[in-house]
Amino acid sequence: MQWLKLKLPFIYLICTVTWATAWANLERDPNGYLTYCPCMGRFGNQADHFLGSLAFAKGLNRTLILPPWVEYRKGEMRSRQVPFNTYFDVEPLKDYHRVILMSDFMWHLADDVWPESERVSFCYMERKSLQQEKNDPDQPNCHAKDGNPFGPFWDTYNIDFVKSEFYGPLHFDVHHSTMATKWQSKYPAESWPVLAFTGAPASFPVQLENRELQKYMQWSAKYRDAARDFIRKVLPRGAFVGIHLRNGIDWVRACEHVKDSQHLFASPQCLGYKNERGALYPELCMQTKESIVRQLKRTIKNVRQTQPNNEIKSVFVASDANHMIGELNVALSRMGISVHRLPEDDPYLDLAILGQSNHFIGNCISSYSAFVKRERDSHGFPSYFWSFPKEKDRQQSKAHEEL
Ligand code: GFB
Repeated sequence: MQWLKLKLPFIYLICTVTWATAWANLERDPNGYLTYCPCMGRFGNQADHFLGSLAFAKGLNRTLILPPWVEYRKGEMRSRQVPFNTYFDVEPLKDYHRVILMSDFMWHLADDVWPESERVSFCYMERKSLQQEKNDPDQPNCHAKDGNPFGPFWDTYNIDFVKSEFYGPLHFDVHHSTMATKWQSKYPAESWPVLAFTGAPASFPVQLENRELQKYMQWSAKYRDAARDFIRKVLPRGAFVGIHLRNGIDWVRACEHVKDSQHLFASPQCLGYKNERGALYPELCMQTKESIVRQLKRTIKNVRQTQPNNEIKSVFVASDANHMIGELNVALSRMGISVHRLPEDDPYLDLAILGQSNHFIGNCISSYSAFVKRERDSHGFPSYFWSFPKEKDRQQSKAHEEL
């Protein structure tokens, strides 16, 4: 009896660990794992990268470790890591491929699958450290934890790397070549159970073939419910147009690059990946207030004519800076339309509401808008872009139709 008393806490611990592991269904994947830091850009960029990384993990037949979202708060030196499932459900992703939350992997499997002494960081080629003294010409390194968000990201899970691996000239397009086989033969799962990438193993903007994976990204109950409540309780009954106004100072600066580029950020979503629907032009990036009001009124009138039974009653504005609530209310009040925004800034709730609007007008260049467009495409909901097609082209095609 005494023996049992002494052993009881130990037995309890074993049972708890076994139960927790079984509960989470966490068996080791013999095909290996893939992890990466979403170290480039904010949400829109990270979401593009996520879809590519998901396709890449499937191509390599490795379980994708779902990284937390990396967020930046004003005045904070270090990024914040927000668990993947704060915003999106894990289960729907499993309809496409095997995935595991990073915390689950680190808590339940890492000791066995990825011991501390075997943690190697992958980068295409040497990545120089900002601290000169760390750069050793005889020992090139990924410096995977150098700078923000690189350090804070891996620190969140107490991950340090003992070595670097340069994978060039391999790349991530598993759709157009035998690239997946090349990765598998160079890095078999038995000797490389975890491939840990310094940045996302994916392109930006998202590769055309991977856009449709958006359908597996489904909002968590918290965001689904919050979006539904806002639409039901705050917006008037009836259809609404969701609009994205990207107009902060960072955007004004980014738009200066339009003049020397074929593409900028998410622009392939309207111009086509090979510019088959036209070249880049400034108004696609930044619109005047007058043109926004004009296009919004035109859209509302069109819907009134084409869908008289589902009349638009309101406009929901999402913006990183100027929501133009005053101007829009003045411009649209004669049409009996009210204009709304969230009482407090919430980029994720803005996205979830835009995804549910009856009509959506977004910014073609913005990857934040691109997220909404992809989600709506997956539901068959209509979307349009500011100043697209180009005013002149639009008039020409209208004249053509009238002929
Ligand atoms: O998401 P993101 O990469 O999209 O970065 P872009 C923009 C960020 O601004 C979002 C905030 O992640 C949000 O935090 N933001 C933008 C918004 N629009 C809204 C909105 O309607 N509501 C709220 N609440 N927040 C590009 C990047 O941003 O901006 C480039 O792709 C570069 O890397 C450039 O940084 C300047 O594609 O729009």
